[in-house]
Amino acid sequence: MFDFSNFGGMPLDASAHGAPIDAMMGWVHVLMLALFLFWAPFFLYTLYRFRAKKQPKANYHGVTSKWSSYVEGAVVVAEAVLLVGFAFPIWATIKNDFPTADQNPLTINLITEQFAWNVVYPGGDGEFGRTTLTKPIQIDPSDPSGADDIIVADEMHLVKGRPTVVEISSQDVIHSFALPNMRVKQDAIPGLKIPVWFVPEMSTAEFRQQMQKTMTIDADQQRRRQYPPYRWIAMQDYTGPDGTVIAARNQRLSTRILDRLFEAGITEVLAAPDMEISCAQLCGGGHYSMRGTIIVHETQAEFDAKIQEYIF
Ligand SMILES: [Cu+2]
Repeated sequence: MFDFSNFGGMPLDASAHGAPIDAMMGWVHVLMLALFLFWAPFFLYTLYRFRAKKQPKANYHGVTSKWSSYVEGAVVVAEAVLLVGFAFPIWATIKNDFPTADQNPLTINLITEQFAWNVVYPGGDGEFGRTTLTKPIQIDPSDPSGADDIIVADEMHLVKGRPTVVEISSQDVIHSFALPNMRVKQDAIPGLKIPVWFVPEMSTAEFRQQMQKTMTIDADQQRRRQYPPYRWIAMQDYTGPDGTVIAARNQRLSTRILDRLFEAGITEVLAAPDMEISCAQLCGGGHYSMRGTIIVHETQAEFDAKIQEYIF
């Protein structure tokens, strides 16, 4: 089968179920293209062929051959194959076959609010405690199972190859948890807790390696402030003329760092984006700012060390 994952500008696929979803979308596009290439010229031909000037009187019998019915039948069969052969099995897997306890899934609570992603880890006991209704949310101190819970804002840490279950809920309005690189999208609805699962198969380091490119730092300071890649990550160290490091490898290129690099005469940087969590529902005035990052760690040990940093 063709590899559709890099087809038509799809985001880089980093998850286990990404390839079949992309394959299905690819085949839908192929079928639509085939229909378009046939129907569009045929439509134009009929407009010309049966124009009123040439055919002043309607033909009340119409087409008598059967071939148009065969073509319609073939289209129905192709659509049925896409639906039954591709869409149903993928949907059944994603919605029903949640990882079992032996697969040791990483379970995360995700509580959305205007305009942030609150990522809650259950800590050592594996149990989530209650959270408060404050903004931003906090762990409710009256619930002992929450004592070791950890809340990370706008950053979701995962482990490569480890199945992940995210329980999604919302504190206020409807948001939508979208991970383009994981081919995951699910609305967060107040009053409901909706689980999604996926397996990240590409680490952040591998992702950055594949996505890195040389970027020019704009000479116009105003434009630098709106620089689209200001969240990008430096792929190597950049030092000023006096030898001080302005941007270290794996550091996020903030506007301030871009300013300092430009002042030091560095106008090109090798940088890469991170996998993004975006809100796919227009959820209010600050909707545009509701962006988070997924960091996929290479090993469980690396993940554990990172999570330790969030424990006070
Ligand atoms: Cu939102």
